[in-house]
Amino acid sequence: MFGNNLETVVSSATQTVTIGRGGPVIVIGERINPTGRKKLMASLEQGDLDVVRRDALAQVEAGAAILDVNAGVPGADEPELMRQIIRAVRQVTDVPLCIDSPNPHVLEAGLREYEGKPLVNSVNGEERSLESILPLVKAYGAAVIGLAMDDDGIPQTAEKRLQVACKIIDRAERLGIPRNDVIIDPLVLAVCADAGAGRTTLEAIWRIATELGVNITMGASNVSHGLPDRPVINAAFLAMAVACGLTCPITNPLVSTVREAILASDLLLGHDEWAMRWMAHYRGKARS
Ligand code: THG
Repeated sequence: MFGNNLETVVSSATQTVTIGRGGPVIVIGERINPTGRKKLMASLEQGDLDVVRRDALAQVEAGAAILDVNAGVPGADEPELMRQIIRAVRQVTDVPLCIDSPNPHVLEAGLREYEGKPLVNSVNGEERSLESILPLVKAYGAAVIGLAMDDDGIPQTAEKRLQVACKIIDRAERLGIPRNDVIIDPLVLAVCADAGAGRTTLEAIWRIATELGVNITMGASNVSHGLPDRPVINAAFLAMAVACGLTCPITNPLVSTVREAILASDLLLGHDEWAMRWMAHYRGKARS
């Protein structure tokens, strides 16, 4: 289905994860992010990292191969909090991390603390972002997520999102960051606000995957914002997006509907030989 597929390799001190269309979907666990999570926000405000450790372990046990870490607590010393979160996660698991912040100082604090080759989340097509984030990515030898938006916001059409993706990849390459270390996020808007939002993202995924060959991530849950039964919508969207070329969604693997849609997608696309992972998941459920 796909032509020249690029692979992105990320690592921790002891583990290497390869992201690409020749292998299974790589789940980036989203839960270590205080935005919208009151309990985590409250514990981080008090310097309590137990919730972080629990969330890390639970997500890895549920199939996350990479963990997103975000220290967005208003008023906090975010660079210091990012270091603490990275250390806390490292105490319980050694999966590679995706360091998530719009602030280059927070990203740099995370990059200095991290051992291995992480993902940086994220750069976008705005001049200010390209100039501040890409040199950091290069200096620390990281891989980076590029959001398909620029100074004019999120483009309405898949064609324009593809163009922004091209621009980010081009600017990365000029700094010596190989194109396979750029993962594009085509961005997802709510279908209840715009009926064409899901289709636009799927078309952007397909075009970026087939024309550029790079890996693709997205935060799937935005698509169902404002609607009931969100996991069902998110699961259907994820399965369609994987068929279009999504390789490493940022999502919550603790939601079984979502996790199962991803396992089923791998099975149906030939990335689960002998249904080994599907059967292991099924046996785990039958036991509990
Ligand atoms: N693309 C990229 N990075 C991202 C996103 C993206 N990082 C942040 C976000 N989007 C994905 N991460 C999260 C983390 C936590 C939650 C949702 C997305 C979360 N949501 C609440 C819940 O599930 O209970 C609900 C919050 C709400 O709906 O207001 O905890 O798109 N590159």
